[in-house]
Amino acid sequence: MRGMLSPSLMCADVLNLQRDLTVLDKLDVDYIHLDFMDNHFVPNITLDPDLIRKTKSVLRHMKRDIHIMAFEPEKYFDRMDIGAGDIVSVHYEACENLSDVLAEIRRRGASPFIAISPDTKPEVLTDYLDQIDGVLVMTVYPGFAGRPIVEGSFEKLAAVRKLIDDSGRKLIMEVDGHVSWDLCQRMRSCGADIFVAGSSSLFQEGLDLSEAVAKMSELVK
Ligand code: S6P
Ligand code: MG
Repeated sequence: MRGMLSPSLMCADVLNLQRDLTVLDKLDVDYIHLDFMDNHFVPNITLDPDLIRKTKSVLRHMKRDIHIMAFEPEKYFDRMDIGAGDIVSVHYEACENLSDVLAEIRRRGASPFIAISPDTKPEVLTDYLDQIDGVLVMTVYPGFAGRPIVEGSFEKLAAVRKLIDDSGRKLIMEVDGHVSWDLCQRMRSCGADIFVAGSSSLFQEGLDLSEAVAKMSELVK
């Protein structure tokens, strides 16, 4: 599978979200990463569920890649208008009945992914591999942009890739957290397919978004 970008909207200019969304949507970008936080599972709040719903009306090309960092993620599915074409990642650590939540995402026509935080072992995925389309591996502690990569993240990515491949399933592996200019190629060589690009790459002061996307796409292709 070719490497794909998922620029993180929480790292864009909050006063110009529609401008950045429209620019990205005209480029050859596959996904837009939409983070939702509930201030309980993680100590922060980001993109409002209604804003996540409204992105649907402006996107023509990019698909939504919704990352829910919240307990009881299913409570927000209606407000986000989750449906066909969306990737929806829910955290292993946040769901009491993960199978039911994944089934509900599937029932709505979206692609269920399991997100795992840095301290969660890849093996927890084993029981769910037949229910998901992919895994989101967090390489920073969830909650904030601009965090340093957690030690051992490359080994973790490689271990998740191996677990998936050994199962014989064709699942996507997404990497989220400090996907920088310097580290993204190493993440690619560990088997990542989707790269969440935030403040460590695309969204940096003085960078032209179109040029930055072209450069990053080339690095992870
Ligand atoms: C963090 C969130 C991420 C960030 C992304 C920011 O909890 O899930 O998607 O938006 O990690 O990128 P960076 O390059 O600032 O780490
Ligand atoms: Mg995220």
